Amino acid sequence: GAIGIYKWRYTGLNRWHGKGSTPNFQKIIQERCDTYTQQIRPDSRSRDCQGITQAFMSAFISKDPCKATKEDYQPLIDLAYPTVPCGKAVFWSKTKELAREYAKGRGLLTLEDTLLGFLADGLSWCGEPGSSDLNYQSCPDWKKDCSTNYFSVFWEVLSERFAENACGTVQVVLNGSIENAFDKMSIFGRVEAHNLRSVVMLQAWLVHDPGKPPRDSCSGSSIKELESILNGRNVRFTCRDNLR
Ligand code: C8R
Repeated sequence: GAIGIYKWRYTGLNRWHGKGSTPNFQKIIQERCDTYTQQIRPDSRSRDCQGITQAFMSAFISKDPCKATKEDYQPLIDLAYPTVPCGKAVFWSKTKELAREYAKGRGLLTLEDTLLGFLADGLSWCGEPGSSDLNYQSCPDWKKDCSTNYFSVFWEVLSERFAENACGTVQVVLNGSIENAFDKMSIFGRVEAHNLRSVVMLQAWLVHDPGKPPRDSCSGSSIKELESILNGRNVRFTCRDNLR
């Protein structure tokens, strides 16, 4: 009856509102790690992919999927710190594909070019207390369930480390076809912009979707907000509309 369904809904594997774990998650992580260390960056061949996969799984398996902490991911991050050479980092917000293209064409690097960014890109994952398996039915949604889920906390910690380590002149590709090109609630706005320790200059590129009217620009208030965060950190700032 109704009570039975209610109980099942709130205790079962289906109770969260986000996408479930990606099928074959562990296998994909292992395979991507091998590909990355052997083919994409052969200079990283000495990395222990078995250890890295183990550390990734141990971070969240058998744990309450709403109680992720940065510390859970520390052992994993210690095995594969996300660093790129000075002057090479590209950040983005709501422009992932375009930013990747932009970076690739110029010999620059996004977080997906580092090992952990590469491993996790496009995947979802969460565990279940009392089980050694992933939950393939559903995972917590940031808004509807909890912000401290393993997926979100992973990207936050990794992005924080990536920003902390960026140095010299770096770039950010932002979306000028949305209301706030700089969104202070995004990972770029909330985490990365506040953790640019050794960055001397940030160059922002505001991309406008050719099919849509521009909704924000370098002179808009959201960009002014970014500028003031950077001023407070002594990071020089430039902004240009339309990268296309
Ligand atoms: N970064 C954050 N999130 C990332 C990511 C990444 O590199 N790679 C993926 N796949 N994701 P958004 P944002 C996933 O709102 O919040 C770093 C995560 O699920 O367009 O400002 C990167 O260095 C995450 O919730 O951008 C970049 O500079 C969304 O995609 C910012 O942080 C992020 O979607 C981008 O984060």
